[in-house]
Amino acid sequence: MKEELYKILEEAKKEIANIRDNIELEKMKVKFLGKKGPIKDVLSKLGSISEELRKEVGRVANEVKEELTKMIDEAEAHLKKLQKENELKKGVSDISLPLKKPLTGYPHPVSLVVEKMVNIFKSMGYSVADGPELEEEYYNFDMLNIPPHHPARDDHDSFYVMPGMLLRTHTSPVQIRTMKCFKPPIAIVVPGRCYRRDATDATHSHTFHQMEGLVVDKGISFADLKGTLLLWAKMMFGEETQIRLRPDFFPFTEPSAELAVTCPVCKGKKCNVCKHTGWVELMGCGMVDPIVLENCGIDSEVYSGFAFGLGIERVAMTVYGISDIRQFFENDLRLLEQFGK
Ligand code: FA5
Repeated sequence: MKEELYKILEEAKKEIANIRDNIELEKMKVKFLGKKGPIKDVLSKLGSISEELRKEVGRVANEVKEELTKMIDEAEAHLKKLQKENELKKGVSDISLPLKKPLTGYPHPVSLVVEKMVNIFKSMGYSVADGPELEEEYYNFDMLNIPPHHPARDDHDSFYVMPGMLLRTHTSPVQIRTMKCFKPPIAIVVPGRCYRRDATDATHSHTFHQMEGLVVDKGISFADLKGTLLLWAKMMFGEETQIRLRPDFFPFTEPSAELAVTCPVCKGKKCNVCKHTGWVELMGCGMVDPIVLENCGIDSEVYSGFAFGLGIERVAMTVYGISDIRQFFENDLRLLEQFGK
């Protein structure tokens, strides 16, 4: 009986080597392991042999059954693999494979700051204005009360493309374009790219972003400027934020001020970001110089206004703890991925 069982195994091994598909494999499974199969047949005769032999034959029968089951399982897996390979060759998709995660973009920290600031000012009733990046000297300097040879032009080392035309050095020319086109009341913010021939270092780049603000109406005072920027600072950095205004100079505002906010990182307790002062200087601002209003055809006896302008990268560096402005322009996905929404 033992020999009979080993013969069955040998026969099955030969058959399995020629199996070509699942139907043949299923037939073979039934043939060897089914109720009417040769193993069952041998086992049915166990009652007619001695107890000692019965144990031995039973053990061999189990071994053969296990070996057969293993062979059939392996053949099944092999056939499945072949089938998949064939389907792939034919271009059939394997819908059981896990999906490859699609690459998605991330909002740039500069865009996030612009979006937040625009939303804050929109909630106060401001509109968003736009202007060309390739600008006329007339709008970038002359109309802003910065005549040729004025020392303020030295702060705006510029990229000229031809006489009278340059890449704008700030977003302030959009003040002029807006005031020349629209009558007061005016309340706008202008996010946009600017260019200066500054030597690149950790805080300066030849290309950067500013956001300009301009309000012109009857009876606008410095108190409106202060109240607006305090509200902005609280909405931008948190309710506890305070502002500090110190005298400054810009040819297009009079009086002019430099605005600082209590450090958004240490909340004024002094840290590396605020260079242990508790304050971060963020923008230039002031009352629109009457000369500028008049340049745009607005009666400065009737109307007054305030304006402000800040560097977006400066705000983003403070808020997100980025120490080098160059990181914004390197397109390093490791930085950008951190801003996934
Ligand atoms: C101006 O450009 C004024 N137009 C701002 C203004 C508007 C004042 C309206 C009053 C009324 P200033 O040159 O300081 O100001 O630039 C403003 C901000 O732009 C700076 O504080 C800085 O954050 C950013 N900035 C200027 N140059 C660069 C640069 N090369 N790289 C990165 N940021 C810069």
